[in-house]
Amino acid sequence: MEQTYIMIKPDAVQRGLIGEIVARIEKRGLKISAMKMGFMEEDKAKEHYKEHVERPFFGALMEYVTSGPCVSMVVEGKDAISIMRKMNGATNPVDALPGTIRGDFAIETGRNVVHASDSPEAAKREIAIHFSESEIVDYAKIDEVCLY
Ligand code: RTP
Ligand code: MG
Repeated sequence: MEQTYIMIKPDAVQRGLIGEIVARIEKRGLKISAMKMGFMEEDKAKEHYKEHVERPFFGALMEYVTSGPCVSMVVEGKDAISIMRKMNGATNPVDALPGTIRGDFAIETGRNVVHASDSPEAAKREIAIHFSESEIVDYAKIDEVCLY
């Protein structure tokens, strides 16, 4: 089983899209193992997006992700990392296919609604930035439990 870090970005929270995005994740069959809402602290935002620190959009990106509360999740399941990347769609919503979250709800790269870890290494690193081990809930869903 894989775990991935998902963020519902501040623009999506402002637009009332939390339920829509969470519903898509649940309906796909992935398990939410941790979830919380809050403002992302600046140092955590910098650590999270440190691969982009030299990019011209880094300042704007920091402003964007700290501009309002976001929802952070650990999402778990078979191939959860690549499934969530595909569900989110391309970074630039112009290239995101209809049916993806960005393809359905976004028109700007700088307001692209969701984040998902892009590799197992990134998932491990990002989960550790945003969650303590005790915040990640270890449970089985009914469809994982053999009753007979
Ligand atoms: P994310 O990390 O947020 O899931 O997005 P991603 O993997 O699809 O894209 P990434 O290259 O990691 O970029 C991170 C976020 O930075 C903003 N961005 N702006 N103006 C630009 O050219 C530009 N490029 C990227 C986006 O908010 C993107 O999601
Ligand atoms: Mg990324």
